[in-house]
Amino acid sequence: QRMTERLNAAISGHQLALYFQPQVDLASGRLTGAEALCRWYDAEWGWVSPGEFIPLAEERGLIRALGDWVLEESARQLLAWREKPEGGLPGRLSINISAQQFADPELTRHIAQLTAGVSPSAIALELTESDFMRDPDQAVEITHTMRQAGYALSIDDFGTGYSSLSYLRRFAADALKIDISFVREMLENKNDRAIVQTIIAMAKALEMKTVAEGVETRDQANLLAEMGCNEAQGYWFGRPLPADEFAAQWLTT
Ligand code: G
Ligand code: G
Ligand code: MN
Ligand code: NA
Repeated sequence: QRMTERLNAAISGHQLALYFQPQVDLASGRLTGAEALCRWYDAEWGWVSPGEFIPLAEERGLIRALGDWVLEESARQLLAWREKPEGGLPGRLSINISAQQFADPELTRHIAQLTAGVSPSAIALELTESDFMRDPDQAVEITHTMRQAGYALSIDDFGTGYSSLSYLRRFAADALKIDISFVREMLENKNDRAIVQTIIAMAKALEMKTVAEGVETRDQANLLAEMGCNEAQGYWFGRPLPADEFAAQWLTT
């Protein structure tokens, strides 16, 4: 209860922070974009994990306000980076969208309003596979609206959400993000490796790209590249960083 109140205050007082994690092309090592990740520092509790406060925000009806802030802050940051002499973020900024935001039939227009001044071509929206499957027919409709508006669409935590192949085709997503749970032990575990290979093959057949999550070692990165995975994200390449540190490390020429 007290946590709900403090989170509510943090959202309205804009005391949240947005961190940025690099995404790289596995073949060239080049930056292809970044994922925006929400962080909350509470004066009393210190850093609260998003694994804790995102579900809380979802339960307590705070996720829309939080999601709106994330979209506005993302846009503000993209525009600020564009002013730098080095230029802006290459590729796209990936922004996580929760199921409750996704339930809004006006979501695409809402996103456009909150990110005014930023081209949709600079943004990728991430939705988890299980959120897609909650109401797949509605998801098909919304994802088409998003694509038509120029946003890219990624299916997050892929492999954990039981989507059927027929829906996967109809979602018209641009990318599958291979869930960290399959990447973690892919070198040691033959089954996990087979799942990763299958996801990559499936994505190719459906003309989507693959982004591996949670890549922590050089060996994982090499194997993923060999397997034909397109992009990766993880501590091996870079941790999520505050905007200024991200820019200092990744947006220099
Ligand atoms: O950053 P970290 O891996 O600790 O995030 C934990 C979870 O919180 C992940 O599932 C991530 O997708 C989610 N998350 C992080 N930032 C946001 C956000 O801005 N919006 C939503 N809906 N989820 C987020
Ligand atoms: O669910 P989603 O993919 O949006 O969440 C991404 C989360 O994964 C973020 O909270 C981020 O902090 C975390 N993360 C990013 N890279 C790594 C990594 O290499 N290892 C681990 N364990 N977590 C990571
Ligand atoms: Mn994500
Ligand atoms: Na994920």
